[in-house]
Amino acid sequence: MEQDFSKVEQAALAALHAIDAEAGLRAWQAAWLGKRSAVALALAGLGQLPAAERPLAGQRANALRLQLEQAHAAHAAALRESGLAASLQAGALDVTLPGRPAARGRLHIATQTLRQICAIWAQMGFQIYRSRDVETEACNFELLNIPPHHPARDMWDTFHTTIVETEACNFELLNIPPHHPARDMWDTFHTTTSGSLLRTHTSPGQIHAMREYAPEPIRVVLPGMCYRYEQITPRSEIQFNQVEGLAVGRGIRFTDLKGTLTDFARRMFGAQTRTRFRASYFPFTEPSAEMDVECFLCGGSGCVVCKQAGWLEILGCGMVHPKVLQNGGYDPAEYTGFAFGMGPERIAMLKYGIKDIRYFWGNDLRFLQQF
Ligand code: FA5
Repeated sequence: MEQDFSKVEQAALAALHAIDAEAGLRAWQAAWLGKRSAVALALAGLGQLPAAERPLAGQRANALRLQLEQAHAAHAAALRESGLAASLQAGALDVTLPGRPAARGRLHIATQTLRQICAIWAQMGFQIYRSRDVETEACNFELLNIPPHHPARDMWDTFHTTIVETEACNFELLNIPPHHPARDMWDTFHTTTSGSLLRTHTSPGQIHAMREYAPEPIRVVLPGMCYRYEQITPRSEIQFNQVEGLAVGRGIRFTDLKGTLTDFARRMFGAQTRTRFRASYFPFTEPSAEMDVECFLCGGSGCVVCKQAGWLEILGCGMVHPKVLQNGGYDPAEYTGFAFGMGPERIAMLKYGIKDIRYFWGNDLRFLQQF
């Protein structure tokens, strides 16, 4: 009998170790541990044996069944493990490989400079005032002391927007009559003002700010896009940012203008920066000036950036013209004020040595990624 059990044991283990896929294990289990297996039949036939042999035969059959069950479990575990290793190998997943960095966005150099300028003015107690891009002829010109046919209008070549798009073309002729529910799909900017234009400078915002706050004293900066119908050159675009500044109150003098703008220049370009003011002309300020900063590249000794002058022009400024104060709602006998306007792109060009303003809106990533 012992011989029979040994043969079964050897045959079963040999068959088990020959299996290399999990599917083979189920067939093996049915053959060697199932109802009709040799071990099961031996256990079932114990009653036929002489009484003296039964205990030993029972023990041996049970021990063999246990041994085969354990061998089956161990082989199944080994197959699972080697299968995982193989699939890892096949996938060639190298978890130590560094990941591909996601491309990060950044603020445009014009926006960075605009924000830096506004942050400095905010530190100096100036409030940001948002003013519209589409302006009336009155605010852009007349109320700033530039009547029709005034020669100074030539300074600002203008995009007039008398017809942006007609209601008819935008809606009716496209089969969207008034009160049709589909109109809700397109939230519309209506430009009812006839004679509207794209602002040529941020100065019309002075009128809006003054009319909102008069007769309270104000200190505001007005950042935003301006548009001019002019030749595009390395220094001039048809669309560019400006930051306007306006301070109105009692007893504001030209020395306040000079001190405040010089303080700004030092915060922007460095504590040692020197400034100078040259007489200029703007219809909405009297007296008017332009401010230069000492060239921060050559320290005033002359270089290509400052064209050997040692100085760089960064803004126009002046004392608010009495007529403009009046148009804003302030009594010029009681109030005075100063105003200025600067171009962030031109300042960025000076600061970073950018030779051509057209790079700003050319969307060339090689340019934009430098900042
Ligand atoms: C004006 O626009 C005045 N409104 C500024 C002002 C405000 C004076 C308040 C007095 C009181 P000007 O046209 O010079 O001035 O423009 C001001 C700045 O805008 C310039 O110094 C320049 O930096 C920028 N700028 C003007 N035209 C362009 C252009 N085509 N492209 C890029 N920047 C421009």
